[in-house]
Formats: sequence, C-alpha cells, structure tokens
Amino acid sequence: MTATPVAIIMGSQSDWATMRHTAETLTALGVGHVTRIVSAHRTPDRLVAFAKGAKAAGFRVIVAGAGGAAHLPGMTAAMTPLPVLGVPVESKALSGVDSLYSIVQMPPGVPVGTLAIGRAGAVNAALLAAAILAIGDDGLAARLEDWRRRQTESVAEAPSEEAS
Ligand code: RP5
Repeated sequence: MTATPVAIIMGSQSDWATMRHTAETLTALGVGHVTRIVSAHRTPDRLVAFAKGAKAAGFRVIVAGAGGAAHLPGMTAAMTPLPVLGVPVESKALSGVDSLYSIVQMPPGVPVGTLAIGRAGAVNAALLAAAILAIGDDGLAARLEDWRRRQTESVAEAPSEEAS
C-alpha cells in the first residue's frame, strides 16, 4: 500500500481544530496521511487540481471537512472515483447543522459518506477510512480490532464521582 493512503482536506485553517482529530486517530492506527487546506470557494483551482489528481497521487480515501456552505466534500467527490468521507465542521452561526445539510444532501449519483458534526465525525471518519483500507490490509485490520478492544476495556462497569 502507498505510504499515505489518506488525504485529509479542509476548507480553512479554522477547520483544523476539528480535523486534527482525524489526523490523530489515523496516526494512532498507523495509517499514513497528508493534510491540506483546499477551499471550494476561495481556492477553486487548487480543489480541481487536488481532486482530479488524487487517485494518481496514490491516495485511496479522502476525508474532507468543511463548515457552513460546505461544498468541499461534494465537489471533491464529483471529480474523483475515490471514496470521499465528509465531516461537517461546527459553524458559529448554525452550530454545524448548515454544514451537515450541505454535505449530506448529495443528489443520487455522487455519494459522500457523511459523518457526525464536529469531533465525533472527525474521529469516526478516520475509523471508517481505516476500515475501508483494512479490507486489503490484515495488519491494519488487527490494529483496528485492538483499538476497539482497548476502547471496550476502558469503559467502567459503574459510574464514579471522580470521573464525572
Ligand atoms: C468554510 O467556511 C470552511 O470550511 C470553514 O469551516 C468556514 C469558515 O471559514 P473561515 O472564515 O474560518 O476561514 O469554507
């Protein structure tokens, strides 16, 4: 497999606070990735170059995070055969509901796998990207299984005063 199978793209520097959770989760799973700012609105030529070249560049999955009028995941999906996972970033004005609706409501024919708003979606996008890659990578499949096992083991049997 290529050294960096996942590309994490985001519409703005301000999205990094959310999208860093995708990067951190992929790092924890030993999945190589690159991070890029690609704005559908402010850098449209960069978007076209990235999306059209992503497969040839060796990427296997793209995670795209954006907020507000979040066209980045859909426009990227329109220009690549690679699976695109969309993360709605929590916006100031509408708390990310705008981002969610923008990303999730793709017309039939151009899918974007849409995750939850904010950190939960960013973490789960990494886990889903890893699960897709693990189909052809037994080592990664084992690391994912281990990650799940450790998560299960970390859940206490009963709530405690100290932990809350
Ligand atoms: C979107 O606009 C970005 O994805 C970001 O979530 C939002 C706000 O961008 P900034 O004004 O913070 O750069 O394109």
